[in-house]
Amino acid sequence: MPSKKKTAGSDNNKTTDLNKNTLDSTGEFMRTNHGTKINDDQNSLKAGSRGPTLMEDFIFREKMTHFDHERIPERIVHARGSGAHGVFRVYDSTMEQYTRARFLSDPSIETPVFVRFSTVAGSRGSTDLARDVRGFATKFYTEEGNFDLVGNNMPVFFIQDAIKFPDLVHAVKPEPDNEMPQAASAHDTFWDFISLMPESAHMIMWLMSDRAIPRSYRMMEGFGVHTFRLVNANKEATFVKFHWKPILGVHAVAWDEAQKISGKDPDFHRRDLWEAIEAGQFPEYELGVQLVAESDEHSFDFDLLDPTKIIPEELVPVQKIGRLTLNRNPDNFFAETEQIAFHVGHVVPGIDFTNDPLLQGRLFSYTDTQLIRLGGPNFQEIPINRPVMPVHNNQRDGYMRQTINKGKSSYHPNSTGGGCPFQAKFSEGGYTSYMEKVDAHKIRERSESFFDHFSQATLFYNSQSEPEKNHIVDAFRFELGKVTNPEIRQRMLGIIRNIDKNLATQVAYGLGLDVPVIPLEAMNHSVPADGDPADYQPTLTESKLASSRFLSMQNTIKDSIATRKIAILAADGVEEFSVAQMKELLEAAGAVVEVVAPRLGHIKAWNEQEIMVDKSLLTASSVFYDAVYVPAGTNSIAALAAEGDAVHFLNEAYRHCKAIACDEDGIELLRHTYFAHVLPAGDAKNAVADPGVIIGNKLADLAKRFIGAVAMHRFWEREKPRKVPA
Ligand code: HDD
Repeated sequence: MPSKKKTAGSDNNKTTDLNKNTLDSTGEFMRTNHGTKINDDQNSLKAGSRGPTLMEDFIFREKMTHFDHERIPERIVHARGSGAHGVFRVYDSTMEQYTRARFLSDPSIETPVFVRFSTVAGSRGSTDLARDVRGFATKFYTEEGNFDLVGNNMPVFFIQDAIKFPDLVHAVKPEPDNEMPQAASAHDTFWDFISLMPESAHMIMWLMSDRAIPRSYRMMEGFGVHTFRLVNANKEATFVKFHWKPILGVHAVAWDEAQKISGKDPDFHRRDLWEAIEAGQFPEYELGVQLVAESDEHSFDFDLLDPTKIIPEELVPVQKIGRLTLNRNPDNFFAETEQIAFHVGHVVPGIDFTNDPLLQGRLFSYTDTQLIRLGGPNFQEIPINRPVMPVHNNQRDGYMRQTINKGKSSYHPNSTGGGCPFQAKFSEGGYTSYMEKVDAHKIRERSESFFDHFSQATLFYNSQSEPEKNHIVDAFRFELGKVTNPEIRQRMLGIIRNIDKNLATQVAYGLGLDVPVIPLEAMNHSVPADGDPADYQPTLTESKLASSRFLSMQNTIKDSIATRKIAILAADGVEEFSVAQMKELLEAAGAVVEVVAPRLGHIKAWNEQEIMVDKSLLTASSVFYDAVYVPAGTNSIAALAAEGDAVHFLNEAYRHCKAIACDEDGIELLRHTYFAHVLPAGDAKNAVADPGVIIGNKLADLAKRFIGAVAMHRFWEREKPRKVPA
């Protein structure tokens, strides 16, 4: 494992280099922003020690003015985020036949990157565990310019045309009269909008699934969403969808757990990312591509330009072409994570756009938003936004200009500057837009090929495992249960019924409502339902695929416990060997292990050895861990059994379907929990009625079985199946 704080490859300390004079712990004197040494930073200048502060105190004024201007507007969406530096490298030169972007086809190139993960709806200070889409935005600092892959952890979007984006965001943000609720879609305006926008049916299935409550940023997929184009050296294009696949698999927490984490540690995902990188457990993802020949543009029963559709991986497999490693935390949150400016229009030769109307609108919005947020046209000169090569062009001046351009010539063509800078031909690497033929009428209309809003929503639902389906039912019941207007609930049930009748019945049962029947044809249309049947268009062909295994998190990678957090619950009198040995075995398998005890400091083992406590029951909570182990030691077990918080710790771990291991001594403690019914009766051995509760007295064997169980992530089958009257 690479050591702490080291980068995994070449020096990508781009921003640090640019700021080498700004480290504050160099033993230098404190100065004003204009360079004057400061003699007293504790007292403002006054007329006498008890007198008024003087206007002439330029040191006070400068400091206070700067402070008063410290905030910049937060992002209108994705305000809450966390970032990390890293590197990207392709595996081989396979992609050369599709793209002339060298960073995608030359395995000798290691490209520095900065990734910013985010939630969408909440403010900058909101909780990480909101039910929400996660942003997954990557800036590649390539030798041919910056390429931004501004994606999400869900492969589709709510709307098909960017002109609806302000409406969507207004609807999901806190309501305008009282600014409630924060970072939550469970309110009237969001579901009012969604219930009137059948095109969002597919996306809300993802949003109501566990994808919306990831275990970690390190354990979620990323998607470029739109179909883009790759263009090769012969100017031939291929359609492409970009994917990020996490090496650790795709995992989620339980909704009850998410809500508790939001209170106990709203920085849960931010902390998880930061701590993993500090510990040298670098998050890794593979870049995947789905490639479609231009000649196959119309071969699918959906439109490649429609951002509410996926290309099922059964139809076009994802080819993994390279690896992203996040290996360095930012030095300064504001300078890097807050000031980074992404834009889908930041492309390099070899990558081009399609006419997806959502993508086309985004191409305007991102620069526009940076102008207001970062205060002017020079935001690309902020260190985190600069490309790695020097920039030469005739753009000049503007707020906060950093570059000191020399010479007389700031125009082209010129002779005063020897004609510099020159334009680059295609063969010299100049960006040349793909020559797509467009021959059409100007028209405000949506293509009929965009009108099937339900087939893929149904495909998603059909692809889920039973527990995942149950979670979707619960999520709808929760979200619509928070809606106060009964008409909105009713309209939503109409939408859900067209996704799946049984899903609608179950959601309706939880809401105490009947399911209305609205013909599918009435919802597959181009404009929001305004009641005029003349607007409605017929549905396209139904999808032929019944289910896709790639859509279920049940089928994700479950072969490792690397970076999983495991609590050892102990008190005075614990058997020291049981703690030390288990810790060693779990850590050898890559887990992060913490001893949790009734109080901080040390606990005294039965053999008088002192064991350091990492967290007390007051500061730790079961929701911070993936699994829990109860070591041997009669006195420790008795002390924990008498401690309500310890029993609660285990109860919650069980309720959230986590692996629980315990020495045979520990059965006495487990008998105090609400899941005591799964334990063997009397002296019976190894007959626990739950595969996630592991009991034994041979430590090596116990650890092996425990590691296998933790790797499974969760035992969702523990949750009771829904019982709905027929
Ligand atoms: Fe967007 C931010 C992803 C549609 C307009 N968007 C933003 C970020 C991500 C996405 C990850 C945060 C970047 C960061 O960390 O700084 N957005 C998406 C995806 C979309 C999408 C995957 C659909 C496929 N977005 C979308 C549309 C529009 C915008 C249709 C407007 C027409 N998005 C913005 C924005 C933001 C933004 C307002 C806010 C802050 C920023 O850009 O820099 O311009």
